[in-house]
Amino acid sequence: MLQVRPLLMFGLLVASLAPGLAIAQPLTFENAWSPEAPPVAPVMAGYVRISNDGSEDVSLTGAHCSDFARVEIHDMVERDGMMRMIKQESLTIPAGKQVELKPGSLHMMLMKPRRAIKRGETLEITFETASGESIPVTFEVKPQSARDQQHDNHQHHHH
Ligand SMILES: [Cu+2]
Repeated sequence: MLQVRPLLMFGLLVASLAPGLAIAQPLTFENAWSPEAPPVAPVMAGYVRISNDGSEDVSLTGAHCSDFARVEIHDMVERDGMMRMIKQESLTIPAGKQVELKPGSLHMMLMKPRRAIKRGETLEITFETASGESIPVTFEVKPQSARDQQHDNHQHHHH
């Protein structure tokens, strides 16, 4: 019976570590930025590249930011010859794939800013997954012209 004890203790140790392992989520958020908007603008946009390095699809079901009344995920869809923004109830990042939120395409819509937001500042946007995890991501507020420098993948910062 004495020989059982070390095994039992090892079992307890593994059990206590397991919740930490379960929380690890496979998404990486890169190049998160938001174009600076005029002070009176009722909405701002957010762009980010999301990679899923895991073996299962991950769905983002929403997002929030303390600086805005509401944060939504939008897609651009052509209807009757016009580009319209359509709110997405969720956004799935397929296993092993990347999804890019970029100008003219999928984007974050940051609605009703609660304060004046200027270039050089950061916005903390928290994403929620379908499995109930919260992932905080820091978005950098940059001049509008930054979009021209986005299409190549260099992590190049202009000052
Ligand atoms: Cu939008």
